[in-house]
Amino acid sequence: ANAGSKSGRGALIVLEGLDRSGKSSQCARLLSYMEGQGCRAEGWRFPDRGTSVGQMISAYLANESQLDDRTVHLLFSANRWEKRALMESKLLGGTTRIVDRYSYSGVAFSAAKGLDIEWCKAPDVGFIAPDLVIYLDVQPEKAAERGGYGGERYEKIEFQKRVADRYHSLRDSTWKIVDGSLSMETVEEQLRELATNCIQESQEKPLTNLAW
Ligand code: DGP
Ligand code: NA
Ligand code: NA
Repeated sequence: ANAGSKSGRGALIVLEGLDRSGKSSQCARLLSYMEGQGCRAEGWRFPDRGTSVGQMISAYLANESQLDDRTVHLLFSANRWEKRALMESKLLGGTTRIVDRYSYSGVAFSAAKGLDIEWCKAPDVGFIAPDLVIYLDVQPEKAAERGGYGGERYEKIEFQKRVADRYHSLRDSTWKIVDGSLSMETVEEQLRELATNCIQESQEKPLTNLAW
């Protein structure tokens, strides 16, 4: 899987999907597979709740604080900006990054509240464009059945339906839609193949910026 990776850059692989779509488990599985293949890969997730901006986001999601919708939108974006330079140096240094949520979450969740979609995209212009976006497609009703939601702010079925609509309007040629209602093993197998191909194809391509 890693032939030639000593000289090539790493790939930016993003997983997106509704809450309880299985992203986090699949990210972990994919990462350990990649490591087992001798591929230099790291997992990452947004929001990164460990920074001070991330702590504000975390308190908001837990309904411990109230914030204006646009303010929250900009905090999520700022939380990604905090990591952009590190992400670029990792990728250029040959490390693949498998990222649980990215700018697409940023736009889909905020636009689902009724904010203008173009306004929502603007603060994320200039992030590194992913080489591959894997969307784990799960019906909102099915996702809700999976052990229920944890009680965070957005974990409500009607809201998740609107998020799914916004996600679908963001699809581009880097997106692959995977049926997240299939078994864990089947989904895992599909992700391995998509990621392996992506890593090989990305090695010699320059990094580009997200421009929606
Ligand atoms: P997670 O830690 O992946 O469960 O994400 C927490 C919640 O925050 C989840 O409901 C998705 C939502 N979310 C993730 N990224 C963003 C973002 O950039 N903007 C907004 N508004 N919501 C986001
Ligand atoms: Na969540
Ligand atoms: Na998650």
